[in-house]
Formats: sequence, structure tokens, C-alpha cells
Amino acid sequence: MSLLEKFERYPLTFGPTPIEHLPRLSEALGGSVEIWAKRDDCNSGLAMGGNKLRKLEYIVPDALASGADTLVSIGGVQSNHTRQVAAVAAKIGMKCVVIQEAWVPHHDAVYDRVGNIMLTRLMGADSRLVDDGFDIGIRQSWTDAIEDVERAGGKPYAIPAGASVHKYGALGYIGFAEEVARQEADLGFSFDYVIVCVVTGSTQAGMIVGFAAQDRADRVIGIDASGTLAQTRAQVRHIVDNTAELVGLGRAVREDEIIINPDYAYPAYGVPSEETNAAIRLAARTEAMIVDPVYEGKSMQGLIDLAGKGFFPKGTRVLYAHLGGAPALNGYGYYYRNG
Ligand code: 5PA
Repeated sequence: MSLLEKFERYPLTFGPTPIEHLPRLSEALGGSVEIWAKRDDCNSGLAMGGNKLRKLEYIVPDALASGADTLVSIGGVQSNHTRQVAAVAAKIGMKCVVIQEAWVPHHDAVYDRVGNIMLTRLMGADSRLVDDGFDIGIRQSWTDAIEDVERAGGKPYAIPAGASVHKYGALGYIGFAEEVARQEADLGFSFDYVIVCVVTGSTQAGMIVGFAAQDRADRVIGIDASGTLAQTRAQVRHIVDNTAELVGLGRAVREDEIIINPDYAYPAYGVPSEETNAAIRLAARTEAMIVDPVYEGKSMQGLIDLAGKGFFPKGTRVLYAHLGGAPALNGYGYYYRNG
């Protein structure tokens, strides 16, 4: 039985996302483990999709019921999240204000004009650049924007960074865990590990609660891309506890069921290392699977490094959760000008 039965879902995605085998990447990593990907990057026709749409499916009913006319959210300049909030606002006929903070020390001249932020503006969102640095918590600039909308006579509906500390923010990724179990039944085998990028936390937290119901949450390997491990881990813990309670998991999630590897976030949030860029190129050249320098490139780097170190026993099957994010590549064109 689904943990999500009592929750309303507003469809924003195409439905279950494909799981595909990546034979050339598996071979390039030595051939002793099978690498598969679950393509949440291809989950929707709304502005190129991504993990936030899976989350927002459980938030939109609450936004509609609240009588709001404006979605208000926050992220970095190249935030995928704010792009997806802007997409949802356009789709459901609401206005949208998004605060874009200077989270990343990156100076490509077109950084604030291409990729995610361009799409956000194209969809009619009021995108406001502010100077504050990286932080996954609740921000003054966001609460200011909410008050701004109220002062102008609007009715805001507030969505925190990554939709993560919203009470329904992790439900979508419980759905992911349940979907994987159904797909495994069709495939005739189970995955041994899931690799997922973690920053604001509700993607992995939802997976942890969903897979805890299947007693395999510790097989979800979070790859931190925030560079602020303690805060990200605390936020995942908090979301896991609230969500487990909300859905009636029926038991507490143990500390050893929350796995977050901090080794690939360097040199900083939003800045790819040489190894991140090598991972991006390898995924592109073996499978034409495009990952970004901020999030998925780092979890791909983690997958490659862990496979190389023999972390996954021979013969295991690893499911890489591809959460989207490719539009940000446009803001990093200088790195990839020669491929
Ligand atoms: C993001 C987040 P969580 O924030 O749920 O941990 O997900 C991490 C993540 N992959 C992984 C992609 C492509 C993501 O976009 N993006 C944020 C954004 O503002 O875009 C919330 C940080």
C-alpha cells in the first residue's frame, strides 16, 4: 500500500520516469557493476523538467486551496528550482516572484542571462537578483519578497529553497521509491544502491522515508553538493522525521539509514572540480547523458569514484537518480568551450 494515499497530487509530470541501462558507462567504469539511470530529468514537458516538479505535484493542491495568486520562492542565479516554480506558476495561471541569490562564485559574463534564469524570465516570473551568499535555510530576502507581494495587495504562497522544508516537500520522492519498487517487479530484479545528489534535502529525505518502508533506506547514497555537510545533514534529518510522522511510516528512521557522502562537493557549491568536469564529459561521451556542473555532475563524479574504489561489490546494480539541471550548463560555457 502506498504511503501517499491520503495526499492530493496535481499532475505536472508525464508519469513514472524511465529506468535505463547505461552499458557503455558501466563498461568504462570497469564492467564489474551495472549502472542504470532513473531519468527524472525527462519527467515533464514543463520547461525541461527536473526533481522539483515531482515535489511540486504535492504542493500545488495546497497552493490552490490557499487562494494564493503568486508563488514566491528562492534559489541561486542558476537555480533549477526557481525555473520549475516559474513553470508551475505559468501552467496553473499564477504570478511568480523568485529571489535569485549570489550563491555561486562564478563569473561567466552571461551567467545571469542564460539557462535557467533566462527560462524563468521567459515564463513571466519576476526574477530578482540579490547579493546574499549560499545558504539552504530560510532567508531574509525570501521573507521580504513574501511581504512585498502582500503589501502590493497580492496573496503569496511561499515555497522555500528546493521546496525542501515545506511540509509536503518530500512526498514526491516517497513516490519515487514506490515507483522504483514497481519498476523492479517488472524488470525482475532489484537495485542494490541508489545514488542521489543532495543539497536542500527533500529529494533524498523523501527517498529515505520511501525506501525505509521497504527496509533499504541505507542503500540510498546521498552525494553532497552543498559543501555545508552539517547543515544539509541536519536538514535531511529534520525532513525525514517530519515526513515519516506525516505519512505514518510507523517507526523512527535510524541515523545509520541516512547516508551522505561529503567527498565530492569541493571546491565549493556551484563550482565544478576537474573531476566533476571529467565526469560530465564521460557521461556525455558514453551515454549522451547530460549532467550539470552544480548537482548531477557531482553525483556522477561520486558514482564514478566509488565504482573505481570498489565500493560497490562486483555484480551489483546501481541506480543513478538523474534529477535534471542541464539548463545551467549554459551559464558555464567557458569550461566546455572545447568540449
Ligand atoms: C537540485 C536542487 P535537493 O535540493 O532536494 O537536495 O536536490 C538537490 C538537487 N539535482 C539535485 C538538481 C538538478 C537540483 O536542481 N536544486 C536547488 C535549486 O535551487 O535548483 C534547490 C537547490
